[in-house]
Amino acid sequence: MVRKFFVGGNWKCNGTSEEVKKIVSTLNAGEVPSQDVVEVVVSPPFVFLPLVKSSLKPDFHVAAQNCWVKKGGAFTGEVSADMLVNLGIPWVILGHSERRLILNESNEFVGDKVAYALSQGLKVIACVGETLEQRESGSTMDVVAAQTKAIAERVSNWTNVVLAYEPVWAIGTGKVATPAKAQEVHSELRKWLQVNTSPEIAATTRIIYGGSVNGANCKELAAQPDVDGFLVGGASLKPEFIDIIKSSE
Ligand code: G2H
Repeated sequence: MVRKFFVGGNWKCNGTSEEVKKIVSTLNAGEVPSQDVVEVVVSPPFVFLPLVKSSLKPDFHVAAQNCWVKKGGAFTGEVSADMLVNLGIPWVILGHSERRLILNESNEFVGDKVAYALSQGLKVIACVGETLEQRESGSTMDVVAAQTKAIAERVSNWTNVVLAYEPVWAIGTGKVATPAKAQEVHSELRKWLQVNTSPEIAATTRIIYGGSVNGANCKELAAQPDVDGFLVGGASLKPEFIDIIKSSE
């Protein structure tokens, strides 16, 4: 398999240290496929990164949910990529729609963040996705292409990039994209990469789906040829995350 199945758990701004310990023990006890078959990454809030990193079994890796756009310094409230590297955190999620929409992160800003994080040695889950209004007006591909273009203009080596397609209308709403709708956008995104980056990047870059994925809908989505895994929010806090990790079996 050219593209190893990838499952990310985005815990967002949730959890107490007691709850985090509980999730970690559920994950540690879960029987899951080997890392050669499925790559698993969980993303707790910044403050819990050291706890999760030190207590999670080594089969699973840890991601931050964001990082600053350049080297650290006088940027109150931010965490730099360099700090994550210093802590031994291998992955970061960038460009999540909650940051694009609530915190006004532009395509260019996200592109700059992705480029800087990669330059420091982090691996990046880069998120793209359209709002309901954009989908209904027929501009889904224009939107996700513009978001991806801002990354492609700044990044030439995609080895450490996973692209997450997360339609905003499906996030936390329970309205998951149908497997056909997800496959359609994933396939278009792969074609976009083929034309605008290289056939090799298009063939090897994982494009994962996010938006109301759960234990019940994951198998059918995972069976789509261009769905290479998931970025899971709400369900990653629950034991069903183990079923999602196993969905490609
Ligand atoms: C989309 C997803 C995780 P949820 O944001 O990135 O969240 O699965 O809760 O829709």
